[in-house]
Amino acid sequence: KTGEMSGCPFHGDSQMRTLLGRTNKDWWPEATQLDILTEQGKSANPYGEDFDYAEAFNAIDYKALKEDLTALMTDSQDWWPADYGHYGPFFIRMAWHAAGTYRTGDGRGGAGTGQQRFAPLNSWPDNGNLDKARRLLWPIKQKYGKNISWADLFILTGNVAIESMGGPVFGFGGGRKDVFEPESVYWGTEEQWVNEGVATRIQPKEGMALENPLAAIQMGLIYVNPEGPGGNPDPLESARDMRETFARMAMNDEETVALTAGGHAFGKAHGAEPADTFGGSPESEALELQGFGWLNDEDEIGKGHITTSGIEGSWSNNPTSWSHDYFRILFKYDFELVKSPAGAQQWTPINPDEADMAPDARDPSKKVPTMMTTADMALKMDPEYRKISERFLENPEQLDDAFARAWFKLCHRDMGPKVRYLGPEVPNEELIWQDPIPAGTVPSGGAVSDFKAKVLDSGLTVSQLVKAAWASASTYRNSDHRGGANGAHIRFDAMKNWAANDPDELGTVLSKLDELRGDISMADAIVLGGAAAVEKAAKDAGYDVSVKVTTGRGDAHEDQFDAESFEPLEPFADGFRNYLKTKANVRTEDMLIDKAHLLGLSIPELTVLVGGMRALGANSGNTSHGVFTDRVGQLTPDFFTNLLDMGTKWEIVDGSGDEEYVGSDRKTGEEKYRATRTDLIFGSNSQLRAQAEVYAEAGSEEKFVKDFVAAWTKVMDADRFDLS
Ligand code: HEB
Repeated sequence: KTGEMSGCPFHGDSQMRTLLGRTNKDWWPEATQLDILTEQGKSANPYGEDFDYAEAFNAIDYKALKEDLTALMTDSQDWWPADYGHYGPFFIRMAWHAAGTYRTGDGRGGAGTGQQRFAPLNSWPDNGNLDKARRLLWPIKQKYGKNISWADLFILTGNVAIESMGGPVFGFGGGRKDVFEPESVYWGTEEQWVNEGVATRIQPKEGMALENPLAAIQMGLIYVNPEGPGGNPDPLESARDMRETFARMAMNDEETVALTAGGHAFGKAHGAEPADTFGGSPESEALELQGFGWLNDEDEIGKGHITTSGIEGSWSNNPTSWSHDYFRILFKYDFELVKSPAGAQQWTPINPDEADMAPDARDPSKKVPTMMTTADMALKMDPEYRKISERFLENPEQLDDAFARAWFKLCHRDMGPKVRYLGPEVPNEELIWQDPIPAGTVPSGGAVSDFKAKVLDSGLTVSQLVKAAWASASTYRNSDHRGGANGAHIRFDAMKNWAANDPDELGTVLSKLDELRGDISMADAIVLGGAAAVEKAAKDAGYDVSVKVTTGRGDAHEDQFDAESFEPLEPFADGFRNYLKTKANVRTEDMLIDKAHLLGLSIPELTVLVGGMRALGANSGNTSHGVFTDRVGQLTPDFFTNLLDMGTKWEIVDGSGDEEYVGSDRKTGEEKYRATRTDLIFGSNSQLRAQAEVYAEAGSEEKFVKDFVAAWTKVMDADRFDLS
């Protein structure tokens, strides 16, 4: 049961699987699990902590690499021969499926870390046979080694493939650093794959909408089922699914049409044999297959009889060069529904001219019919898509431009600001989805200390200043590197007015900071205000600390801010501020863990931040939940000492939907504190309790202050990619 209330994240079977949905262990219980070796903070990254990928990438002979990739395109291997003697289309699909897992909802997925190498993605039905594409690339990966990550190589290879077939490209930015373990991403709760007959996630007739943050309509798909929703070959319903799922990738109708039509100018679908003639997915296959899955019969492979999706045929009459024949054929003919040799539903042109037929993938002297999937038919049948398709048909140069730009966005959407891009092919043009921020200036030390003194003197409270800085910086997402304090986006109404931010109070703080800041950017002023407040709070608790602020942040202009694209950054829950917008199916404390993960925090950092924020009175709505102290505004570990005090007995507040708790004196019964799930998890969960104990131990006050300042600074600087 998934997807009932769109908008709320992570609806699903919350009791069992919380944020993860099904894990690799659930899918492949037999597979060797390595997790025990990454316990206790041991890294799986063989390059080590000090490896600087940017430096390695910049040292590469980029031209030689691209030449090698170009040569690879037509270097057909007997173990997996190239259709039409050209691997280009196959590599485009590899790159698109690497990038296409991205979703705006939580910024997770995407090409950024080379996840296609690992389960579950390496074994998703929709990624069928892409194990072969990656293996074809291995000699080049091997040759260039640490200087090119797999993650960059997937995308660059897609680009070179398009170029080598005469297609338009807009640019390439490197900088995707590989990881060496599967990332825990919530892909859904279904226990079956798309091809095992489960219901689709979008069923509007039953009032269901696609569950957030998921972007595919079934488990194991990148976006939609090519045969139509749940295998039903209805182009209009397919259009509905496409519109919804592509929007989750931040693609509008025009981008969706351009990407699909442009992509399907190339290559073919594979359904030459019934689906039961090939083996299991890579993760499930026998040891001797060495990571290969979906094995087709070797004799049949030689003949070009390959099965991947089950659909058979190419879209265009010249599948290895860029052309506008996709739309020409789509509109020239009527299409009828037929079945592929593997039994898949697909559409074929009625009475095609010989010139509009395609070459056979292995024998260019043979002509075979072209096809369209139900999803392709949507581009003609859906009235909105059709308008765009007809415009592209009549103005092919518009398709060229739209495809090149949408492809670039698809492949770079999860990379964050442009300063993270590397290499000689980064386009100069500033693109709104990159959340551009003008370069900032570094104010003098005098101006900074002056400003901080004025702020503390202005009547603004520690709590207000801390809340404003947190509201700004905590928008950062380590998943797609968006958000953060740089740019001061928080001052734009669309973000300022998020309920979590207490808009009126935040508005007052921001105006005051603006009034006092002089030449200091607003983005820096917000962070400096927070630093001044934390220093004061520490001092009032008896500790002289200085909170390091690296100034130089810039302020985005209003026209550099796409309000709609920032919507997914609004917190549904922010446990650091004890904020919960709407109760999700996932437990509120688990939303805190999710937020900490998006901020890139460790367990100790998460712990010390929550405890410190409570002491500083930084709750949204200025509630008293978790504020277990009578000296609010001082940076003390009181949250932990009082939480762990056996003198307090906790009970659930009836009617609070399990969200509120009351703590009373165990002897007198007198009420002492109120708390949320997010507070009490630090006493209830054994691992978090172990952390809480450290900060509640006698003599830990100073450690607490230092650790808080370090974690705080980490959050403030999380988006400072402009610093080398
Ligand atoms: Fe695609 C292929 C579906 C989108 C590009 N596709 C393909 C296939 C299918 C599809 C079924 C076949 C596979 C096999 O092999 O069998 N798509 C689809 C859908 C969609 C899409 C449903 C949504 C609507 N594509 C797309 C995009 C792109 C693409 C966006 C890019 C841009 N594809 C592609 C290519 C290919 C494909 C290039 C071919 C491959 C080869 O040849 O190998």
